[in-house]
Amino acid sequence: MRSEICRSAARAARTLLSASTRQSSRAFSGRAAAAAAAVSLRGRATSLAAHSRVDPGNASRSWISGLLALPAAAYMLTEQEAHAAELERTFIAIKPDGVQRGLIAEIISRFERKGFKLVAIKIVVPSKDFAQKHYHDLKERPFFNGLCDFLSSGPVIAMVWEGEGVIKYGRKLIGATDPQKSEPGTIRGDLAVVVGRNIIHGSDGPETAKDEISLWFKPDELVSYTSNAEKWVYGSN
Ligand code: DAT
Ligand code: MG
Repeated sequence: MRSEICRSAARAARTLLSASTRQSSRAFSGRAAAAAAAVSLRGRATSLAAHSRVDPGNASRSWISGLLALPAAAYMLTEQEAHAAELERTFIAIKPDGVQRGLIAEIISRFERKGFKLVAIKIVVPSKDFAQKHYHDLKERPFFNGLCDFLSSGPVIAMVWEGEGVIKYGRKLIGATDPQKSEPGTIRGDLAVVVGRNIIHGSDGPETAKDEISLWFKPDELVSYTSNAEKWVYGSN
């Protein structure tokens, strides 16, 4: 019953918000309003629960006064959505050695357990030409040809992960390029031995991430969604 009320409250909040933004009548900043809404809604929820046990008449009055808090609640919802939209994305690939060694689940779970969100995934065998595009910045290096042969030698798991700081921290989870120099606890440190078979790729900066995501994925292969865990992964006190 109460979850039904909450759902209709959220729907009403969205309607109110779109009406108020159309009229450009925002009186508070989103953050201030969200904070106000949090305090206000906490109070309303308590009083609604208390009254509905003893006096249904009062409960309906509380319900009406609860409605007064809805415009602020609407800001809270959109703040969350805006936060999700701001989160950065990185391109991560499990190379043919990682796939053949049965490390797909192990690698995915390290990103997932950290709190990052998977927004795209597929298994592909890249062509040599595609591998050369992916590693274009290394074309002058002596290992370039062998590297591209290897990447195109078998199935690769291509992924996009999303989260605050995911580009830089994804690289930390992965570890140093040469597994001999990767710290224990990192993916390469724990699961690989030599640089030529270091099992995973991760974008090294915002520009590379953008380029690599658009090389490997069409825009409609990226799925934007709010994960259940998000409200527990993000927050400040
Ligand atoms: P990273 O994969 O850590 O971003 P990179 O971009 O410098 O490292 O190189 C891409 C890949 O090329 C790397 O994962 C493994 C291979 N590689 C790099 N240095 C190498 C070397 N000295 N000998 C052989 N392969 C190398
Ligand atoms: Mg690199």
